[in-house]
Amino acid sequence: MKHNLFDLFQNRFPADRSEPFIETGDSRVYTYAEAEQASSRFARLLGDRGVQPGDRLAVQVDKSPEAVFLHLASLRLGAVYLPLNTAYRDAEMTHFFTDAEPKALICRPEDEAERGALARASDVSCVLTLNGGGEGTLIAESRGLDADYPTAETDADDIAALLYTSGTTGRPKGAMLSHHNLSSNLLTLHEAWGWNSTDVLLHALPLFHTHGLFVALGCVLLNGTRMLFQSNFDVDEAVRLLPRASVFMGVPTHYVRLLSHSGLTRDVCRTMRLFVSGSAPLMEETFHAFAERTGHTILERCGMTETCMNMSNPLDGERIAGTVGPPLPGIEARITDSEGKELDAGDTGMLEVRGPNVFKGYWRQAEKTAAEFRGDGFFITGDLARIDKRGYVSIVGRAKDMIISGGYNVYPKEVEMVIDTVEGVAESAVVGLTHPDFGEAVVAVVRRREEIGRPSEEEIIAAVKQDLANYKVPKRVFFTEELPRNSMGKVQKNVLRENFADTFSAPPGNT
Ligand code: MLC
Ligand code: AMP
Repeated sequence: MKHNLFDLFQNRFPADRSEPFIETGDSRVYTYAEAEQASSRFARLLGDRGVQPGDRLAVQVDKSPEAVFLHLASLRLGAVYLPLNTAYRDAEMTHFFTDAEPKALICRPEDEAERGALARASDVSCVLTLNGGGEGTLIAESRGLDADYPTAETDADDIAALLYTSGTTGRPKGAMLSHHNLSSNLLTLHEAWGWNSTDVLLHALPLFHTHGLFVALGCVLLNGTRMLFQSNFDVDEAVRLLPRASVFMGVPTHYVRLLSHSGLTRDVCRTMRLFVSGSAPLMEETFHAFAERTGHTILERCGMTETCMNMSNPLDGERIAGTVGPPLPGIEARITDSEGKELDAGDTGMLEVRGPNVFKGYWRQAEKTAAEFRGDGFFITGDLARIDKRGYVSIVGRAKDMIISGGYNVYPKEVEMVIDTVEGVAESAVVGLTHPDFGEAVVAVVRRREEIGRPSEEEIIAAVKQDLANYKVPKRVFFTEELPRNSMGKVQKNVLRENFADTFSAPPGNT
């Protein structure tokens, strides 16, 4: 079946294309007409530079309206959008270039020399630039091009986006999401969350992950209304903008920071209809404190890069703290034991999901893909959960060794691999510890070789900073003479978490 996500969006754009789409912090307004025209010009330029349907388009740029238009251009071209966190370092980028083999890279002008060279060394033939202010060679070279690009007639199962997510082996893998995966999920969310013609989203999230790129932006595009656009999350600005918004989506850290602001009051939230939280567990105390302060019950939902959204608390029914709600319409969830046998209501086990939202597999990793699906099509999420009699899902833990810090996933293995290369390190174990701002924070426990005092905490942190994105860098490094192990020789991370549990008990800013 022919289907392109851009066509779905475009059919829902307001009839009057001069209606506002994006309003930036400096009060510039971008209309739907500009989105249509700019995405057309970008698609034409990239097409002229050799990007064909199915080619990967790697994008590592700051948040801007033009970055939104670039995503739309990629859909129109039938290309595979590969958004990359601006925090990724050269070592991480090299893996994306060699694994995904993109045809083109759009990067920040200041990164062009270094990243462009890395990309070219990996046979990326086209490198263009875009900055947060909407300038760069992408803009300059597309000026005056065709504003009426014919959107590619992709198949519903063609890949629209490739999003990298790390894994327990330490090597990020690309999750392939089709046009239909995304459109089915966005239509479901748009309906479930009751979007209406007066809605205005306060968009505070980055544009390189599922939450900000698909869930938040996608709902606005399906709604054909306006969003207030924060180029970075700034809590003062957010509090200033809330009285002009009706919907906000954030990770728990956003809510913790909003609550820490004395300006967050019922009055500031008077036009708000819906606050959505996800990407990491929302603490019950945050849920209750927010309700008390603002009169709004946060709607918590749960998803994954591989599936977009799976569960959501209801818009109209009861939103229960500590749960992520029932599966969304058209999506099934079940809990299984270690043999894959379905468990009863209330029992804790592995969360598995099935539905039109579930991705097509990991890029060029057929075996890994097969290992994460059951024969009947259920995807094994790696989350430990239970489902109560009413069908509400509670995430109670993770079977995968993963930390979620401020809504970003960090796989300890990836960090340990870097630490273990530092001279003087014998071995390391990375764990997530409770943190008042980020929910969990990355911490390393290291056993050094013979030399006393080398490497230092600062040296280890500096080494990780060199190779990995800033949110993966340990906030603290502790030294030990021995890592606790079980009888199988496996490091007991639960013991480390207990031993260092109080590390971040101080309020944010004092840690
Ligand atoms: C920034 N830092 C972090 C961090 N973000 N450290 C740990 N965890 C994080 N998430 C580092 C910075 O590099 C800096 O370190 C120091 O912490 C302070 O930075 P900051 O200025 O306070 O951070 P800020 O820029 O304000 O970013 C915080 C944040 C951001 C919460 C706004 O992390 C963020 O946008 N998170 C959202 C992530 C997201 O979109 N997740 C969705 C994934 S999709 P230093 O040393 O450099 O000074 C998904 C599926 C689903 O999960 O279900 O949605
Ligand atoms: P990612 O691969 O970055 O998309 O992260 C997906 C993971 O984030 C899920 O497997 C969950 O472990 C976690 N997650 C997302 N939303 C929630 C939530 N509301 N509560 C608890 N965990 C969540």
